[in-house]
Amino acid sequence: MLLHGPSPMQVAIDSAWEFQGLTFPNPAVGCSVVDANGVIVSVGVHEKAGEPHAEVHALQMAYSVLTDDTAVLALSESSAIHDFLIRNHNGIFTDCTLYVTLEPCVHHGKTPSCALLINSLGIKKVVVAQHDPNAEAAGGIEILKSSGCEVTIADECAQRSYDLLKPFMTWQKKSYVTFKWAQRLDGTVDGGTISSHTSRVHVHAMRDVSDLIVIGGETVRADRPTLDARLVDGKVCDVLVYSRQKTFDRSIPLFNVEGRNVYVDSSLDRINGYRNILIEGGPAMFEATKKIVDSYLCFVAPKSGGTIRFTNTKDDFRILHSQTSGNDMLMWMELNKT
Ligand code: AOF
Ligand code: ZN
Repeated sequence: MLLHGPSPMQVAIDSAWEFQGLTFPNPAVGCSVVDANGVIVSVGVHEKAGEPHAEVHALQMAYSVLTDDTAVLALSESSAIHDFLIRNHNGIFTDCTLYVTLEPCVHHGKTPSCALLINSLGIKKVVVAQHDPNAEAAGGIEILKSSGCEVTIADECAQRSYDLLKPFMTWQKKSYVTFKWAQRLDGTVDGGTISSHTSRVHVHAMRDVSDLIVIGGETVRADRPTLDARLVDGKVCDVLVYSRQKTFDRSIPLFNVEGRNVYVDSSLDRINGYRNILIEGGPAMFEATKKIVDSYLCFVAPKSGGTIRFTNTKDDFRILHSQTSGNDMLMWMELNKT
């Protein structure tokens, strides 16, 4: 009996989710390269805006696997990888199929066009999960088809790839709001550091690409946070302290980070001026922000210990994606609207 693992598109989607929240203003995208026998040769993801697209990372790795030549792996610039593959491919990709969670881009943005690269490499089959909602980059499917490539849509992955692309689709029109919290197995959220180093690095990388962090006044007083991206040497963003009380001890580190605006407001209206917003909240903020949050990111540390619980007993979530993160579980969720 043959045992079947996840399909190449599912692998591409799961891999892309690992970078959800880290690619703004770009989408999180994944790509699997499959050989003539249906075996996954490589998987690539888009990790950060300005860096290579998922197809480029996947083809770079596939080249190295298929040729046993690791020199290509030393390249990090997207255009250098494109040039190398176009010059050296020697027809090795002709029988490969590409599974991409997003239509390959046509345009030359911060990086060159993926559709043109795929054409240049002579790839004959591409499976796509979602169309690119960005008019500037869209049209890759037509370009591929017009040069004889067979392009199919992975309908069976429609929901999961739609979930994956939702932040990017939202940014085309308005701001996207993520509510993040970390809790222990017993639901407690107080009493010092909860999640593992890996999870905290992940959150700092999210802060690095956020333009506004929102936090509740009580958390500011209790935790005295800095809310910067020091673990990834990232940029600082503005902070909105959501609080009715305006007086704060101004020696709390978040007020003293250079190059940021800090607002203390009793309303959340300020978020309308920003596009990628991260709420780092506790139970009170959860209740106060339900109407404006697009998705929830929860880190669960396998321990117990605090006294204040994150209790939202009346709410059901739908899990969009889950994975391990260091010693924690990480879950992306949406609130089930009742
Ligand atoms: C793809 N594969 O992995 C991603 C795509 O400035 P650039 O060159 O990075 O282009 C960004 C745009 O490309 C982005 O707005 C979206 O339309 C598309 N993203 N396309 O073929 C990828 N991340
Ligand atoms: Zn691309």
